[in-house]
Amino acid sequence: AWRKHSAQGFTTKEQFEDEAVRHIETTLARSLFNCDELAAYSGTALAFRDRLVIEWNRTQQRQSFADQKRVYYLSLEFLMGRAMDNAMLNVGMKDAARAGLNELGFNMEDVISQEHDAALGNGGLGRLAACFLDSMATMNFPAWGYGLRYRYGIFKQEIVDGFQVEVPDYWLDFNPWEFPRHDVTVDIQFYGYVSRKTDENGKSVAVWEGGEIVDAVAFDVPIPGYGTPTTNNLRLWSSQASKGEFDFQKFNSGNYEGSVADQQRAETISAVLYPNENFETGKELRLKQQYFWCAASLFDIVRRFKKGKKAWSTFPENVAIQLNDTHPTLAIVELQRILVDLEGLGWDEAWNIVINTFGYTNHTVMPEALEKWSVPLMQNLLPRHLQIVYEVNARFLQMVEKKFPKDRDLLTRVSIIEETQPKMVRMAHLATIGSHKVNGVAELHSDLIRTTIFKDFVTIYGPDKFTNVTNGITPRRWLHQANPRLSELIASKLGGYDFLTDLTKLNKLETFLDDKAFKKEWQEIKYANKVRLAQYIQKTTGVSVNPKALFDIQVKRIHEYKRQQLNILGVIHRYLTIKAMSPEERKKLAPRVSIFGGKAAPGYWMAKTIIHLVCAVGEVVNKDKDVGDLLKVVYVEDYNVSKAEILTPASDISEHISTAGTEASGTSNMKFVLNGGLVIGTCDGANIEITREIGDSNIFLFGNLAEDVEDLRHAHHYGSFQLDPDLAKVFSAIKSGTFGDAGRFAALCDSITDHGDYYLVSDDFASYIQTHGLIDEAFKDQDAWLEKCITSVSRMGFFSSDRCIDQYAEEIWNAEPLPPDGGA
Ligand code: 26V
Repeated sequence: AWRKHSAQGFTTKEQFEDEAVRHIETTLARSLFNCDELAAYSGTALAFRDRLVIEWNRTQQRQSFADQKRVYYLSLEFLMGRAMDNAMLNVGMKDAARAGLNELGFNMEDVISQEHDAALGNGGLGRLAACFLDSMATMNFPAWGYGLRYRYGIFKQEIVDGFQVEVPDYWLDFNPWEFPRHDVTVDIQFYGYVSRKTDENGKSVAVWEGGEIVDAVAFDVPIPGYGTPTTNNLRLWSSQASKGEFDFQKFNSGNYEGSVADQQRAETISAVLYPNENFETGKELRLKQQYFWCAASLFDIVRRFKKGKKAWSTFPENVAIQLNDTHPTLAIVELQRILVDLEGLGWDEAWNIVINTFGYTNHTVMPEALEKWSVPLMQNLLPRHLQIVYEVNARFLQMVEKKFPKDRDLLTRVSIIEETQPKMVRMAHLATIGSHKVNGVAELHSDLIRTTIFKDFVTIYGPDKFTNVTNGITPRRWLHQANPRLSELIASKLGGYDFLTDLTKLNKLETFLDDKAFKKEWQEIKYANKVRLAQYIQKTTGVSVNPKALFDIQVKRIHEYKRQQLNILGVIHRYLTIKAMSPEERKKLAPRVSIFGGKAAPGYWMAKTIIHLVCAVGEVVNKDKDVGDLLKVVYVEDYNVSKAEILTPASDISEHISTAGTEASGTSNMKFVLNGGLVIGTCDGANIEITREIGDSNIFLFGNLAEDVEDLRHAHHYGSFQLDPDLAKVFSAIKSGTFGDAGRFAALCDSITDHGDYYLVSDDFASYIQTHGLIDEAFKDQDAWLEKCITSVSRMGFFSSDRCIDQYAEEIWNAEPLPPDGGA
């Protein structure tokens, strides 16, 4: 019904061609005679953008007029991937565009793949933010994302001679999906000093003076919802030298070089995404990024609130701010500063507003990932904020002391300040104290944070402040876009595409388990997706893989806790087993392709060693005539969102094998199952809830449980460490040089045999190998396998990010959707 309101832009193939050509010739000033695929992409993108922008403006107007609570999602990462296919899906008219492009001599898929991924994120946390934006727009929530406009996103990964090489990702050359708003600029202050002055009422107020000013310039990205005209906004801040008086002084005094240097220093703030995941380094530039982005976003949010001329006490009824991990925790301090120092509210009144405004999502329990900032660093960069942190802490500790008198250990444990040398500000404590809700991202993870890192806070605040919202994924991108044929087949059975906005509708698929034609088509689609991946692998790595083989995929950031090393050691075990088999025995084995992909943080040496081992094993195995098709090992270079769209629909099995208790949730596990693949996994993160939903006969679980991990680690150190005998054989193969220079892998082997095997690779090895044996057996019965896949897909409704957003809105934000035309 809404489309009648959006008659702007093209509605036919001919009009699309006119529009695209007009953009190519005028907006881009290019001749049609040498129009390449990139120009075709640009013209198509601009034609669709026109349609998008109209609804975007309408949505923003509607949201301004409606007197309704707004939601702000603060995230340092938004891993959006490509925008055009998503825009076509949501705006409609993809078929007209496809036909139009064909007439112009282009193929839609090739044109789509011209677009550079927007890769402003590391992994799960950034992709979750992108899925949430999609769901919030689709469900008509008045919601904005706030982030940083990095000039360089996550680095591009090249594999050179089996080693990772990082190449900068400069992605802004041509980006039709962002709109610079040079009129929306905020002055951001750093350094300086704090003095106290008396205001006109005789009240003492803190004044932050001196230091330097950097400008934050807004760049807006439209976020279209699916099946609704609602088009929300993602506002990304870019840093620029201040246009104010500060650097003009230098400029006018003839210090031209100094003024240019200032400019470059300012631009450095939003220059590059930090490529670590789960590892905190404490760099000043990172803290600068965090404050720059929090201060600009808060200024913007407060300015919007003030337009409504409402009492400050109503702020939390009008604004909900969700903190994606502790990275935006300074927003809590900044709001308190604005309310107390700039708006003149009393401390308690202001703090009440702050607490009721913020919610904090925790994404990891790994100690090395918990953010801490040194007090001297913060003192220098943000002197007033440090004062506020101390004041917040003093009042909090007073409250605790009153409730639990004379428990000094408790005070030490929960204090925002860690009494080390130098003192450190614990951001997770600050975020917890400054929010009204704290949530984990899967049931096990939420249980773990309640009993480990936030145990004392549960004692202090009671259990209700801590809750769980299990992660989800958007079915628009991760089913319909990534796997259009499967989506179409499902739609043909369910009588339409309603499942894309109510994923629980998938459960009707189970009634078709006896439908032979349906099952055959399902199988054909999986095969076609595997053929496509096989072609991609052939083209990019030169390795030929048999699409009939079992495709076993592990793609995610490389980290010891995610245990790609367990996977590759298992692959070596398989290789040795095949080598030891007779030709007759080999005939009985199901062929396998082990596919790896993912980036290692540039400074994470062990992760890079794991990548090298995978590549080295591939070099040997893929050439071994004894092995042939029975085993291939492939490393897919530069894993990112658009590659995930090719990989996810092509798996038979995917690996989610983190040491129990370490993976907060995982979201790729959901993507693979939703695309008709099965999972081998540990009892960790969302694997547990996936099992609960799809049934334990449809997943291959193995390994030790989270509750036993601590004891096992303890035993490694104080008992006798027994290396698994099969793993010992694998190590001797590595050490004898089967995969090249053994010295390169010594540290990896030693971390298991000599340094405590922290991630329990040896403890879980036998169970892992045995479970892969079960997978081999199960794959032989293709009919039963298919039934498992279809049953699993039908039960995945729970893992839609729409369900997450519903839950956040209900339990944390207290926010309502704003449907266009009052829901008509
Ligand atoms: C932490 C840090 C620490 C400082 C350096 C830069 C940096 C960048 C990102 C992070 C966040 C790490 C936490 C994270 O990504 N967690 C993942 O969140 C996913 C979404 O909730 C979840 O599915 C994954 O299990 C979890 O690892």
